[in-house]
Amino acid sequence: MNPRSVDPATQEMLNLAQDQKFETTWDRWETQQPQCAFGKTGVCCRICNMGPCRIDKAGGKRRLGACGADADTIVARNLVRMVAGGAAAHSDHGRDVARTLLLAAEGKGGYAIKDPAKLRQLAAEFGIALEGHSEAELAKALAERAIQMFGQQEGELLFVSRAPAKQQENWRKLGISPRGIDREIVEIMHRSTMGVDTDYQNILLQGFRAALADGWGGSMIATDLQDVLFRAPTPIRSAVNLGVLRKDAVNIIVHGHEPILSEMIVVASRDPELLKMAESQGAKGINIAGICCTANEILMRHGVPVAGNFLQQELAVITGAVDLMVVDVQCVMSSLASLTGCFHTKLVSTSRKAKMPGVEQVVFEEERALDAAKEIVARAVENYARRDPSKVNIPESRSDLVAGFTTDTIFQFLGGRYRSTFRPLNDAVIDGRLRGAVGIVGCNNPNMLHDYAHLTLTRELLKNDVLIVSSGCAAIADAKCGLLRPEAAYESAGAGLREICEAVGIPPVLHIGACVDNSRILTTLVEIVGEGGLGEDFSQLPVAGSAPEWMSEKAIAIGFYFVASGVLTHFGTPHPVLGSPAVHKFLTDDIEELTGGKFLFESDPVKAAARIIEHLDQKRAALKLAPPMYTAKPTFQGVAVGA
Ligand code: XCC
Ligand code: SF4
Repeated sequence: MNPRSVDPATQEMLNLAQDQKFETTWDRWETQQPQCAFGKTGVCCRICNMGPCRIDKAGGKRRLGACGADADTIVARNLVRMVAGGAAAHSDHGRDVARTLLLAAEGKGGYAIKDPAKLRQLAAEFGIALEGHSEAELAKALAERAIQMFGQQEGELLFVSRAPAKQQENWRKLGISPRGIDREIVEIMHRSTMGVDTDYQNILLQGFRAALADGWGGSMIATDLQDVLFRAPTPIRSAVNLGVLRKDAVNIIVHGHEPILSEMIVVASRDPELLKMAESQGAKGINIAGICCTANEILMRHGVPVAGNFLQQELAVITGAVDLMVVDVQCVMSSLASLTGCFHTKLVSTSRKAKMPGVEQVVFEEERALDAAKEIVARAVENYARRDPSKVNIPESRSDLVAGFTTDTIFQFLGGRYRSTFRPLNDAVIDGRLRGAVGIVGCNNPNMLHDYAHLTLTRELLKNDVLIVSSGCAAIADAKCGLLRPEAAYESAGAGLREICEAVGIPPVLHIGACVDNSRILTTLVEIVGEGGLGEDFSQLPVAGSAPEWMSEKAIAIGFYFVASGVLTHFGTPHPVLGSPAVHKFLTDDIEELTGGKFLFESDPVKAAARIIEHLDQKRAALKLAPPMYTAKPTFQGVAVGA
């Protein structure tokens, strides 16, 4: 046992790292303790050069910043800047996908339109005339309109019109309906700079607006246009954990976020010439495995195995079996540069936005995407011969999984082959086979036991008949312990959820993709509301969201758009807001009056499950639904709780 993780492969590699004195993120995190309480609680302001200012009680009186800013203002400003960072990351990803669609329309870069049906569907939604236009013309028009949404100055983002009418109305009333993606992010930066907005509620509302521009804008564009380019995922089998690395093959890890790169690496890895080259080096093939969200992208569309989630990126290198790791943007640890230097592993960065000192860069220009991908794969193949077998330690742990659910496939599965409708899903909730559904998403964090909160929360909810949808590193955590196999319904689900999984052959945890694909949760909820019988907007549904082990600013942006969309959203550690009781109360209480959603901060995953179930049951009662058929009295860790 290693006390840092509940995942056996991670434990094994951590033991090895400790024996051989390789430093990991856990070690560095420990050297940061105790962490600065001002930073942790959000009351350190570095926004202007009169600062840094920090708020604490001096002589029983709360200090103010040099400009007079109080804790509420400072905490709110710092938090919305994190929303801006997260929304910018997701949305810039969406922008690059839209630009790639434009290239595909022009026949450049080796990209093609793999899902013409989705192209036509989206073109129609954007009001583009379909008659008499070629696929390329439609793709060009669609890409241009999508790109325009980033710089749009007035009006509302088109995808806002997907939301239930009541919700749209409410956003307008609150003044948080997003106008343009870039505009809302810039406005956060402006309002939170020295001497502008000091009303913490007004500041936070702009955070919600920018987050909506992410969830119903940048992220949704990323998801939808990736489906057009690379085709919409359908359920597919694969495997997960460090055990997917192979002793006898060239191992390439793709790490980061954008499928624009990883899709092409997958294509290149199947190139006959490169395969021949691998064979001549004595390797039995080229094995691609993913880490973080890029893993989820190519898993869903190609069944490419997943090596691990966020905290496993360094451990993958320490296996000594990775011939090349290629990274693009987001969640890539700086430490990889020096760590790969201890092994034969080549590290290659690809984005002009993300260079690493001393690390080789093969600039991945979309125009010459396939050539760049082939160049990268060739370097991996060459490097295979340099692998030192005495340094290779691949853990055996791996698990099977099924991934790749989308709004459409959930629709098809639960609606039956001939009747695509959400009726059966809604009916299952109404008759109480299902208590509700919860989206469990987000990262890992060395500040807690790796994967434990993901697994515990998931298991507690499953056995109380809650269907789980999952994305990002949370989905990878669940996959590693087998919860993404249909058989998991027998092992882990309550009787009602089990009946449904059995009837339609799905796992009790539905993998819906990468973090930008949390937009698929929004569109699924739209369909559920539209199907009828469960209220008029998201806030009436027995649903919730959770990021139990979050670390990234992106998680905050996601949490903000879920709360703005009316969903109770749990975070395993609080946002850095504890320095302002007012901001804390606004996020966990007052906001519910405004949007119907709110945050729940709870670090114990069993308690979080109990609070979430209490919430689902309240929503069921408000809709006058019968109590859950089999699990009316919820149980937690085997103990019945409540009346
Ligand atoms: Fe990054 Fe997306 Fe978080 Fe994982 S879950 S650590 S953001 S890879 Ni999105
Ligand atoms: Fe201090 Fe105000 Fe400047 Fe922040 S903006 S650093 S609180 S003076």
